[in-house]
Amino acid sequence: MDYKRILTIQDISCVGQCSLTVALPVISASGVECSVLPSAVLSTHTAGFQGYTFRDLTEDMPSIEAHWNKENIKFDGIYTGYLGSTKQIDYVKSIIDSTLKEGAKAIVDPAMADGGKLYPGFDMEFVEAMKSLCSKADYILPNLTEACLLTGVEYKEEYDEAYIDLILSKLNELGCKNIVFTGVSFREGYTGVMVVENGEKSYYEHKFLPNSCHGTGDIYASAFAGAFIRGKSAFEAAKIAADFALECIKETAKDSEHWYGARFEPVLYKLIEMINN
Ligand code: PXL
Repeated sequence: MDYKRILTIQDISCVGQCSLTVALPVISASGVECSVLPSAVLSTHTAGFQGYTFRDLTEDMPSIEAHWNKENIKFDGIYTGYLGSTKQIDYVKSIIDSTLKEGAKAIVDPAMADGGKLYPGFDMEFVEAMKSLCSKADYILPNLTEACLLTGVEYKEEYDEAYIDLILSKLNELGCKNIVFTGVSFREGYTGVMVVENGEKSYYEHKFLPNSCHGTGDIYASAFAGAFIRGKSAFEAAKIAADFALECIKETAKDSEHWYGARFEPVLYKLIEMINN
């Protein structure tokens, strides 16, 4: 097996089953070495806990990058998630330029919003900077809210294929080459992922599970990044990530008290099986 190493840049939410506490195990289970660059350290994630701490690690990034450059450390893929500040986005772009191997892919999850709203702490200045990171990425993985913020299209809960096509063409104008658009639903009870790669559009539809829980976006993006860097096609990786996220949601539904994240650990073996099939 070809051994690959990915760098993921996102926060450590100490408690909350998201970001790095999801990306590390999920990427490792994909059979890919996972290096990390924490963007910030929070006591918990920001979706439901009150009074969380937040330490921004923006100013550590240039010296970490300088050290990696001195050691000639390079990566077979870079996957970015929740970032800690607007200024950090410039540092992340520089790290992509200096540490991504030639021909290797940058995958950007513009993790900043959901359900029609920005996450706490983010503003339109951050959205502007995120546009420039997305235009540099080889693959972006927005949800509908993020795609609307990136393109200026009004967020709607009910829509048709023409609405999705409009967003896709505006993302394309922004310079986004390949798009893995999550949570795209054209009929009740079903949702799916629209993948646009080299101008070709393909859609993977699956059942919508009503108990969809916090953190599944990070599970999805981590499984996509792991499967894709392991050598699956973008569509195959998008399908594996969706099937795995569904398994995690089903597992979480067994415990109605488990509100803050997805119980992915008991079903991690299923991801290993899917990737090795
Ligand atoms: O799952 C996205 C995410 C990541 N990190 C932090 C968050 C969230 C979503 O709310 O709060 C800190």
